[in-house]
Amino acid sequence: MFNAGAVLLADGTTLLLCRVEDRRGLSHLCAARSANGIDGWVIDREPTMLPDSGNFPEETWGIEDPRITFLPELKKFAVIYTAYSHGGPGVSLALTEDFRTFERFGVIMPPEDKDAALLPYRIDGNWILIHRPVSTLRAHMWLSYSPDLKNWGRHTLMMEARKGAWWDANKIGLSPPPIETPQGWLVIYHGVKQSCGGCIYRLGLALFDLDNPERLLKRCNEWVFSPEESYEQHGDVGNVVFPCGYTIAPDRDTINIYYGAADTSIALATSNVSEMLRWLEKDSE
Ligand code: BMA
Repeated sequence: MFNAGAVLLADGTTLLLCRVEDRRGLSHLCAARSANGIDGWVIDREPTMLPDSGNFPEETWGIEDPRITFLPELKKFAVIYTAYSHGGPGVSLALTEDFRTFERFGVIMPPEDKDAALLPYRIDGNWILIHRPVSTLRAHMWLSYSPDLKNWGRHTLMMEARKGAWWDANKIGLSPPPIETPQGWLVIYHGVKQSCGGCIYRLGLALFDLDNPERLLKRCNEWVFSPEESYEQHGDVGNVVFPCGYTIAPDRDTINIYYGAADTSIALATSNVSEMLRWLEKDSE
């Protein structure tokens, strides 16, 4: 179990929508609920969301890495996930009210694309999706717009991977959905350092304009979170920390970040939104 989306339900329950990779290697999603977000997890006895390759052939090789956003306009949760098709991984959308039944919209970004999440409300009439298409050798974060969650366009480069020796050179992607703060959209993103020793997935911070998320306000220079514990360095894919979700306490500051550790387990890190913003202030270009 790894790479879980997360949400705080109205009654205070933390729900994780976990990626479960079965022994064939194919993934499905399974919900786990906890009253305090730390322990006492109650895991659905049956898979919560299975690939439906009969109706959605793009899910043939499984569904992975959900990111959840509550959409107040629709009073529904949007689950954006990777659908692993014969043509490669693409981005799919489903809506749910209860994490028991899901209304699928199918593929909204064709392969190769992943690391996607929706902003919670329309800006100037459009829904906005952040995603990560792959072009030759390099992968950057993009934004796309839609009037109805079905038709997507106005594809715009949002933030580029750096080059050379940087920790976030060549390949970056959104990690959990952006965090709305008075200063802007706080984005936790991953950078993948590729070396002879393999890849290291680390996390960094960036801030985008609330009214125009195409506008980058700040970007950290240093990474803020990196594999260091043994369960982060060793597993199916070592040296990976990969958050897909968080919950924020009623104080709007204390944040629980749920992340996949080494593609093997789910771990929890806590922080404060204010502390991350302070760090960005100090460390940005
Ligand atoms: C990324 C995603 C994640 C995975 C990570 C490390 O590309 O596919 O699902 O956790 O690689 O293997």
